[in-house]
Amino acid sequence: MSDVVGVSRDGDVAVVTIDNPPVNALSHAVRSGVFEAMKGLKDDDGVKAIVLACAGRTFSAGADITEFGKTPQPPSLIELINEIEAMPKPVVAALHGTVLGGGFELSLGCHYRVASAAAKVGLPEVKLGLIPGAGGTQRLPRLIGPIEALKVIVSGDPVPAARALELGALDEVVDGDVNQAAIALANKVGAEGAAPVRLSERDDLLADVKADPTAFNEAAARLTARARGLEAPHACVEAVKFSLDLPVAEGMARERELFLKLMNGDQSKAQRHVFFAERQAAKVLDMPKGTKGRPVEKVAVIGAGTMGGGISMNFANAGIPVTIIETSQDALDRGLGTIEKNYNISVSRGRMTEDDVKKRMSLLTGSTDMADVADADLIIEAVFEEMDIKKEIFGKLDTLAKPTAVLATNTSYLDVNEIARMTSRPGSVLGMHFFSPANVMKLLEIVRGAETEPEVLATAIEIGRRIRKVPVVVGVCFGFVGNRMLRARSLETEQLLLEGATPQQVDAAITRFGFPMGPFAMGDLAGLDIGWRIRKQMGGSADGGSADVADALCEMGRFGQKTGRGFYIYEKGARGGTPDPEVEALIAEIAAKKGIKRREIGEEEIVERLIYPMISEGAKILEEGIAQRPGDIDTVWINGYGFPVWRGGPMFYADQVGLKTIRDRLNHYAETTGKEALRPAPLLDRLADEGSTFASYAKEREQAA
Ligand code: T1G
Repeated sequence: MSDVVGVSRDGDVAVVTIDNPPVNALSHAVRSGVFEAMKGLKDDDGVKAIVLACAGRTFSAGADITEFGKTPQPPSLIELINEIEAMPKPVVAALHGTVLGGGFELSLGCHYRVASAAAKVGLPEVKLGLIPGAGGTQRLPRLIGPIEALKVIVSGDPVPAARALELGALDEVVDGDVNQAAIALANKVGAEGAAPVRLSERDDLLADVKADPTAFNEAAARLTARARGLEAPHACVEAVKFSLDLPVAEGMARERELFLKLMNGDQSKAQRHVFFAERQAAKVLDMPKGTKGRPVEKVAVIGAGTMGGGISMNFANAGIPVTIIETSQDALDRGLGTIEKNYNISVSRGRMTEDDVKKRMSLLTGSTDMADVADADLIIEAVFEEMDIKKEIFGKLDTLAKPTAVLATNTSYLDVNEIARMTSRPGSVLGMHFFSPANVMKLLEIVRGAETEPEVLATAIEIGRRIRKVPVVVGVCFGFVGNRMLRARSLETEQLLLEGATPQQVDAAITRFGFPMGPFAMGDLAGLDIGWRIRKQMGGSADGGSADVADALCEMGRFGQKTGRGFYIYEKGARGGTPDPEVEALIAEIAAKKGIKRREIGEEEIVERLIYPMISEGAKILEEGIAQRPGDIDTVWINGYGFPVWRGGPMFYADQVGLKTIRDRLNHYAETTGKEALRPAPLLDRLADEGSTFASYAKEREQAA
């Protein structure tokens, strides 16, 4: 047949096997191979039934995303699926692994579906800013009902085989060899000579919702409530409604139209960029090919505070035993108590069972003796952000940890090289910077020290993926990538207040841009006293930027939500803060003292003055080699700071706006505010002059590596 599709026989059952590693993406070669195979088998009287299977670790995980945007080559996935559905003899899909997107749609064109118990099925297109584009929005409602189909399509989340069987999406779930089970079912239905079950011809499960769409509409509203700026979730609802309102052929045609509109739209281009950027970010350009990490079977965490507790939960969640070290039994009990409380909250939300909690808590061992790190393969220090404390701890760890242990610091901005030099093994030291809440936020900045060995770096990347984080390798500088760019933004937030904007205007502009929260609401949430202490430690704000308003609020004991007042007032039990005229008066007073003439500041200027300096800082980070690629920076900001995924991250967004525009606006603000710090980075200036983009800069860097 072809080098990616084979046909074999088992009696009078033909088995068509796709073999296109790593995930059997439905490339043109796969589509044409299966199409030709089906055509050949259609008229083969010796074949009573057909099994469609995949080799490797998973049945097809979908269309080949790398083909999007290129000239489509026939047969399209829709044509292939329609060909299979129209086959005069039964086709049984043998499903294993992660059967996603077009892969699941392919199976819906088959007449039966058999899955292994560990398999998951799903339609994650919404996470790429798309809708299922090969009949999924029309066939799945006909298989499991419109409301259940809506949940699968709008959430984009995988459905375990057992649940899929309950929903009616599968005919069988087996513990053994799924291909053999599929062949057995194919023999059975082939022998019965029953007419193949074609989903596009079934309407029975649509009738109730057609008669009364109330429950469907309520489900749609609930599922899209948190779409916040995303187009695809609403498009998914629209497409599933086609199955209720239109004959199937028309529904399919409208689905195709809507899919193409989204695929060519900015949001999906951004979300597809993020999909690949997140996977590239874990690849180290100068790491020798094939470098493997050291095995990590046991972890130790130093510190059971907010970060240490959250970090420990990640490993317990992945089934890895953790020893948590604290200085006192009291602190240890508090830390373990907080962990158990967090797990119990997940139980109350139905995300975990009591049994899960018991299993995970049994993996956590507390100790007040640092010598108990002796058998840990990875030790993560998560204590106060005080360099002296960290240096003392690493000096001790060096004498207690086993020779092959990897020593990581969770510092969020301190010099990892300085810490590494406290040990006799700087090659085994790096940063693993988690983001609070550490058991929730996906981002893990892996801070590569000057002497960190490739094997040690690989260890951190591998364990980062194992605990389901999105690892990004970054270099050593103040604040690494995320916090360094956050500081560039923070320097402008207060400046805008002094020049005339209110906290609520700035926050509204940033949330309308797509962030879940604005900088002032975020400061009140995290606690204004944290930055205040760092500034006092460092004798004023680190970069000569103004923090007078935040400092004044802290002097008044207004630390934010924890004290009921910060930039906003937090009434007992209220969900958000309310603007405080006292704060606006304080801002005006400070501005007057500084001789700043206040003025109306529009939303566009607020967005430009907060986002563009971040982009410029990102360009400096690239030039200094602190980040390997612009996509790595996008990955940091989307997974660590809530940058809207449908804008692709700061550097992708910069290419959409145009680097010349950004360069010119930064020069404009540098002139109008008199702040030279706002001048564009040299790389940004150069790319703007060349009419180039960060994307083409990234390609150059990849080719040069
Ligand atoms: N197309 C092309 N490449 C893909 C791919 C895909 N669909 N899925 C994965 N890869 C690459 C990935 O870039 C990486 O490459 C390698 O495979 C391993 O992936 C018509 C239009 C399946 C759960 O959205 O969720 O069908 O870095 O590192 O952690 O309606 O990959 O090795 O060079 O993620 O084990 C819908 C996307 C597509 C599924 C496996 N399908 N993939 O996770 O490995 S749109 C999806 C995943 C569609 C139809 C529509 C995950 C995975 P490299 P990995 P993993």
